[in-house]
Amino acid sequence: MHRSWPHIIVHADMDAFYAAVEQLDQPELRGKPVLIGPRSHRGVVLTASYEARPFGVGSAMPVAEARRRCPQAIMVPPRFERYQQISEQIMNIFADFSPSVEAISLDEAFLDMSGAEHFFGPPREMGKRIKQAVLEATGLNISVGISGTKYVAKVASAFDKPNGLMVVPPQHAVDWLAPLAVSRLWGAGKKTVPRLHALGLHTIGDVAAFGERQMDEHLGAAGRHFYQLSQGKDPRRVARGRTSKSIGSDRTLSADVSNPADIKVHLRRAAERIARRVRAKSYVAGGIRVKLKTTQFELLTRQQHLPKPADTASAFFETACKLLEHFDHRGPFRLVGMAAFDLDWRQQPLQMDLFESANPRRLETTIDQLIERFGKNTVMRAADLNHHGTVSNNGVNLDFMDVRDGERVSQPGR
Ligand code: TTP
Ligand code: MG
Repeated sequence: MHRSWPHIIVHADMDAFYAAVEQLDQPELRGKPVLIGPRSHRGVVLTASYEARPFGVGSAMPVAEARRRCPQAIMVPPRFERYQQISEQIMNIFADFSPSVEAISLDEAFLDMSGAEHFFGPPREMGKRIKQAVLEATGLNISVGISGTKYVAKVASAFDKPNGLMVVPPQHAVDWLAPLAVSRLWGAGKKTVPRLHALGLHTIGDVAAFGERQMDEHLGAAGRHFYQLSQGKDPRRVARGRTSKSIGSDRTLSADVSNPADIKVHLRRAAERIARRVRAKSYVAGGIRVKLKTTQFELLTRQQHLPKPADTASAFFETACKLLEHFDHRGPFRLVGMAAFDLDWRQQPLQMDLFESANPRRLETTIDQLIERFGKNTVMRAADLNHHGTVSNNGVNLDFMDVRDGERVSQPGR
């Protein structure tokens, strides 16, 4: 599996997005040719429902032309806010499948799911699950293409539209691309396609057979680029959004704090909440950010990478405590927050942990299970007892954990 799929790249793209949303919200439009665009004859069609497409209409066609080709089509004006809302839902679903999601437009994204087989099964199963999750949440169909590169994944998602699922194993990519038209080459537009045709190159297989040197001679750098694509090669990585995902926990406090020991009580709780969520998603975090908000509402943040990626509260807390020393403000603070960033898949080798005795990870996952079965107040740490030393919930004292995992937790007020 790993040999044939060194990378698993998913491209997911909603079918006839704006039109499908209108058909969802207005059931009388279902099964009918629908054009999204201005009511006037000026302007262009934004998209066409699949019922309208056989008439040769689609995105960017002047409205007048589209009406001539498909007079029975129902013209619907766009509602961008609604599309935006559904887009956010879809992107959130993608984020449940991968920490590396690159949104390309409102209805389209790349997901890097390399190494995620042990969470979601083989690539076809991943695709099925993504489609199912989007359908359940929105009532809409999405087409999914999966291969080893962004380029092949994107061609694959378009290949099987609508409601498609096309999986192209990387070792079959060159053969799979070969019969496709050169217009499917990424970057081959209105100017380039005729030039390729003039060279007798009609399919991607023709480009592959022509060879890199010939492509270079006739088309320069662009030619080499097309040759690389014909080989299924594409060095582009899935770029996480600029605001890369993080998992955080911020609490505005009922009483302001300034004593580091008091702040640490809140950091410890935040670390546990965050670690539980990181583990629930089978992630590890590469770094930790601590936020403090002063009573003047000034927000201060410090962040740092962990010595190695982790998913335990103890690792998060340790780094958070170090960060705490780097704040030059003495408080008081009205909010203490923490976030885990640089999220990535937890890889299989963490199973090694099973052979280490009494490691924090095993203790914490045991707590996850207890909480799942018996509820949040089942277990708590001694450090989370309130200042008077009383247990505020009917919790079990977990002080032993700190002995077993060799970690010291600052006691409040000492
Ligand atoms: P696309 O994903 O390109 O098209 P689509 O989702 O309508 O259809 P397909 O099944 O082929 O993916 O674009 C997504 C939405 O973006 C589309 O519904 C409308 C909008 N759009 C425009 O406004 N102008 C355009 O030129 C294109 C291509 C799309
Ligand atoms: Mg689409």
